[in-house]
Amino acid sequence: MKNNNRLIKTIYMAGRKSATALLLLVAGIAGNAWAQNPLIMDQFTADPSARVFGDRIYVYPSHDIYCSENNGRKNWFCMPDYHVFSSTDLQEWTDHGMILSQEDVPWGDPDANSMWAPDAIERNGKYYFYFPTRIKDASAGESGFSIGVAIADNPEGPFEPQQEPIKGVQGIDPNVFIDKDGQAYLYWSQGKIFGAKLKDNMLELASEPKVFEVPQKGHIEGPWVFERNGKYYLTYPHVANNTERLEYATGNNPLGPFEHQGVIMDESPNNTWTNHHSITEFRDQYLLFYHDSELSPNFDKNRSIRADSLFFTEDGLIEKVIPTHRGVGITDSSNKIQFDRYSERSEFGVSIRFVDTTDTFQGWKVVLEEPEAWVKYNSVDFASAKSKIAKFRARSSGGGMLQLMTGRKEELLSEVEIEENSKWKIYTAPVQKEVKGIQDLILKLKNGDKVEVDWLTLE
Ligand code: FUB
Repeated sequence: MKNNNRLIKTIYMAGRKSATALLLLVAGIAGNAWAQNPLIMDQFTADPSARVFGDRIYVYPSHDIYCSENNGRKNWFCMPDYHVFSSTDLQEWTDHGMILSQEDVPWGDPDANSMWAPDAIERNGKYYFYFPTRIKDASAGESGFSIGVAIADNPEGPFEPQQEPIKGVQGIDPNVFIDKDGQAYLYWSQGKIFGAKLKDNMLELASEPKVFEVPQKGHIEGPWVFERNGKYYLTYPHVANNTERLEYATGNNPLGPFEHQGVIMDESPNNTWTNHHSITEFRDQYLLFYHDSELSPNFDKNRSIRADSLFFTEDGLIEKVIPTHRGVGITDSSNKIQFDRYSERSEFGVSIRFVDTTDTFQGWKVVLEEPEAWVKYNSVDFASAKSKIAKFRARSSGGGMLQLMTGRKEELLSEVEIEENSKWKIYTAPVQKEVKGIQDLILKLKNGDKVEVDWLTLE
């Protein structure tokens, strides 16, 4: 878990707790603690565009819902509005609520459910939110999609949409990049990837659109451009085989030419047809935000956003990112530690299942099926309080004993007997050792039969 640990150090140094607590208190909003993948566990989210504004990281995703017969197109994307989420520590994500609905877009079809992948950027104290949707007048444009802008004084909105979409742009998946010299660029896709300069007002094109032919074959969309050490990275989902994978090209200029370099992330292990991403640096660590449909295993158009750390080689090439359950950020020991989002596990006797297959937002449980089976969960922060009690939400068909240990030296922290009971129960046990700092934890079945654990916490 070298990825996670590098990021952890940085965030820890930044004194994250006081800042989060204060901000949430002042703003009067509730933080939602989800440090793992997926990042948001109470609604479907997709197409995450992550941006750092001030000391917070904001994610502007699309919002997937499930369309019924009478609302939108059944078994297709159903995307009526946008929410924005933010965090100071990649652990607690605050949902700032709906920032734009299809009903509020003067030029958009209010029933299209086509508020696809957006992006947002700051310029001179204003926040510009770029979004695609279907045009009210169906005769306009080949795909029926155009891209509009909504403006706000704050990253959380409220965003006020412009009366008309951006002239000369047909397509989806807007992405905005502002270069070091202050020139802004808009990228978008429609079968191919397009890019053009933006005027200073951020609302109109300042040059003819350029088409980027990387790669030559296979569906391509979702551009995301950034600059690092003078190199410009054009990154994009591309169907090289059956479903989308994330690839990239590099060049010396924001409008190319770009040369194809390789794959950032392979196709989804869950067969999700789309992937859509953004790459952002937060506190000296590059992060890849992307999506998958792990919360909706039977319908890949209800997706969930995720994040993992991203690294470069010395030559500035992007190292392939392997999706993790654990994600990024540190989990406070007093929060629910979701061991099903493990960092490592024994090669035997462990399975991960939904707590309730009819309500996947309840998340997963870990099932320890054999004595000595274990799961490891990296980076739990014990700084906030001395833990005295361990609480386990567990159940077991035959009873068994669980042990909780620190990851490095395998010191026993707590052990608890789980009785034979098909009902979920909270079991408590004393914490036997004082723990300090950031630790990895191991949860092991010492003896007994199948034991299921939903979460545990240390108080
Ligand atoms: O979310 C709808 C569309 O699916 C996006 O605009 C594409 O990039 C793909 O993720």
